[in-house]
Amino acid sequence: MTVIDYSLYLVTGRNLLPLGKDYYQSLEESLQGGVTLVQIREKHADTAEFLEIATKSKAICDKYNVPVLINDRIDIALAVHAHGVHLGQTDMSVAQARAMLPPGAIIGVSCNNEEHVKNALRDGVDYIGIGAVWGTKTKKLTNPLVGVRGVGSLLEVLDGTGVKGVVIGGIKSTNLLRTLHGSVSRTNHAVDGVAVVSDIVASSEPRHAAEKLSKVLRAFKADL
Ligand code: TZP
Ligand code: MG
Repeated sequence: MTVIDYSLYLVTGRNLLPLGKDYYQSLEESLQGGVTLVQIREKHADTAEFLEIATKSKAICDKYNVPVLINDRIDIALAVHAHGVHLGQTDMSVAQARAMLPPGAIIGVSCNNEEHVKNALRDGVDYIGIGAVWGTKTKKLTNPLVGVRGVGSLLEVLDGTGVKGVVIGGIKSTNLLRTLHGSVSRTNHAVDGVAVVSDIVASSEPRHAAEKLSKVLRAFKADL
């Protein structure tokens, strides 16, 4: 079974690529920069296109031994032998996804508040994505921002469960250290990783962008 390293979690966003930058090239460079987990997120592609993108992306991630999760689409995850899926609050239920996916598949759910987290724990998820922590232009938000203190209180709900927590939303190398420190719970529970779209994908040098984030993550871990 694959052990998942959630620390630098890239969520793809093809619409944010700099002009002329190839998506697959960008993905590969971000892996070279230290991305540890990839979620293929395609909000506008049709099924055939999503399948092609997921197949090619998975082949690239395989070269770096980096696991791949698929946003929302269980069928695509199955077709490309992805490691699992990431589900939103209005996607298929965790139970339905679990029933369709192979044993050991990773299932993550987006959570914005305590009710979401409690439901996710009851449903037996592997990890939760907590957000949006900061403002972001990448996704139209329908829930309030969580903020770093909010992240800390949601992490407390995970205490003792073994379920992992990652943060998402507006995370950049410039605010990463304060995001990590600020979100540590009163029970000393720190996030297991950070999920990033634009800070990596919108960069003309995604390798460098990922390296900068990895460096901050390492500094934070050394400090714990
Ligand atoms: N879910 C909550 S915020 C977000 C998603 C998919 C987008 C995060 O993108 P960015 O560019 O890292 O702010
Ligand atoms: Mg969704």
